[in-house]
Amino acid sequence: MISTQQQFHTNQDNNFDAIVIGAGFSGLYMLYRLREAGLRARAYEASADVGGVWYTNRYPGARCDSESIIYNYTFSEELLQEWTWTSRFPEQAEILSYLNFVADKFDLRRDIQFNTRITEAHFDEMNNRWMLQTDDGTSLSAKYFISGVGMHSTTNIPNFKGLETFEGDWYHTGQWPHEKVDFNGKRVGVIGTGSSGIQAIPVIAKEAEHLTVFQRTPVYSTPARNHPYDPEFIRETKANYSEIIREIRKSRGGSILRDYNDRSAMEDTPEVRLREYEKMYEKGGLGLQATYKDLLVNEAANETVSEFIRSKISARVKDPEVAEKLMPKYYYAAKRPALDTNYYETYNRENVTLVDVKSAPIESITPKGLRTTESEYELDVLVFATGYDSMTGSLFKIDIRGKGGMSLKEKWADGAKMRTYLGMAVAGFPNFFLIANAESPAALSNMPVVIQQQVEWIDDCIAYFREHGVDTIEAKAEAEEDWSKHCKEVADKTLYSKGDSWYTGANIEGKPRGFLIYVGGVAAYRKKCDEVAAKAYVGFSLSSARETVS
Ligand code: N01
Repeated sequence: MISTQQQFHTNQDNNFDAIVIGAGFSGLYMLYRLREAGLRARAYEASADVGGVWYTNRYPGARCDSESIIYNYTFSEELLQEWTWTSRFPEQAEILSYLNFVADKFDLRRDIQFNTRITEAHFDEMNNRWMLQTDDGTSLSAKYFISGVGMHSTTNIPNFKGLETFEGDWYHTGQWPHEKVDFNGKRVGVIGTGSSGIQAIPVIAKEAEHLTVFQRTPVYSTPARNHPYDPEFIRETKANYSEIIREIRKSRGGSILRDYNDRSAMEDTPEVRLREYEKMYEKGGLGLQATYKDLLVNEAANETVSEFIRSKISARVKDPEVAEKLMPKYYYAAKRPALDTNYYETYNRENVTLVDVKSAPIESITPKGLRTTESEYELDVLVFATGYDSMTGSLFKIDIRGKGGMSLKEKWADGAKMRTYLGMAVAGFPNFFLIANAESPAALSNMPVVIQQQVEWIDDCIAYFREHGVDTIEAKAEAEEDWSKHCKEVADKTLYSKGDSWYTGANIEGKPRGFLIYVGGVAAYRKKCDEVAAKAYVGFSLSSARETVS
């Protein structure tokens, strides 16, 4: 284990106050805040430019499910006024343009090193510094080490036998080429029907000669109802951002547009319920899950909305057998629901076939296509919409070691025993912070809201301790234990943790299971984080160069 400054041979230029990983929503803002605070900070990004997942997720149909006007930073009134979104749900290219606009406006690129991965980060206890290595062999050091690696940045390509023998082209939605992929005249196979597959399938179907969709688990999808923004709506929005920001912060999901009402689904008659669901369904977006307050906590209430969506699938798909295959049977929203544009209608096309690979699993990829236990399918192009090793995947690619050489990967080896303090700090890993990762509400919310709050909290925390001459700050094991227990207790009262998906790690073969999302909501989370800050960062132990204070 490398633990001393001598072994790293860092040169002075590579010694920073703070190193940030990633140049997506998290990394860009963290870098901006640290720089504004006067720290010598640098971000390292594996891609060739800014954007994070929006740089790599260029698959056909890629859009965000959060509404544009709130899928942005809110820290700068000037930025809010200068940027104008064009449609209700922003497409990938527009979000990427936005992040480029931010990087240019705040001149962030001069402190970002692109095309560079951090491969290891070890805490040097002698010097209270993080010692890092990049994939080009450069050694770096920093007082603070902050991860903005992203929740969904490590792609999951299932270990199918024979992929290397496939004679056609294959792609993963999360690592899509920059040039257009031409599906014209091609027999295309898509594996996976999560949010990515649901968006890509209708677009690919329009171009391909034939599209075969290999579905293991159907997803609950409802219409996005995307539309261009009306200039008057934009004008009003820009005039009211301070109110919008207040609303977002008070909300559960970081959104003004889908807050939870306070009635139980079981209080209404079936007729009234139907009317309520229809209303939300017509509005589009993810608001359907907010129709009643107990849809995610009460099994019977959940069944009413699940059945409503199944009835919509039945109405949208002409062939009843195909419709039946597309109907999910698990709790609605226990797995991330999707928003679509003509997803179900795509199965009414002559050139689209749905294959259920739950009942007849994929056996292998062959030179000419794909074989299930029942049939063989000839394909020219294969698209993996098979998701991500979410949350921990990208962190575990880095050899992160805290005090005593403790490895983060080993500490978190058992998903059920994974612990953080407030989703931002880890006991045994001083001066190390996480953004938008485990045990925060990020996964279930409009991400930029949580990202911005966490970045500001981390920045304030660093500033506070610098002012007080504190050298290291480290989550206490008991604070971590309490936070994790709280996360679990809140989750156990809901249906969120009762599904099999990336929410629980179930999507990755062999990944330890554990439900790692704080489901208490954005407002409750902010309140808790603010309380900790107001109590002089209770739950952290601090040390100056000479002493340790608990
Ligand atoms: O990935 P997923 P995603 N054999 O994990 C299937 C965000 N996001 O990229 O469910 C056969 O949801 C898997 O089947 P199963 C968002 O948070 C947002 O679509 O495991 N199939 C599933 O159908 C989202 O939740 C947006 O049985 C296999 C699919 O692949 C998250 O990213 C857009 C398989 C993976 O679905 C991930 O979404 C895109 C196998 N061996 C992404 N392995 C928007 O905001 C996996 N599958 C719009």
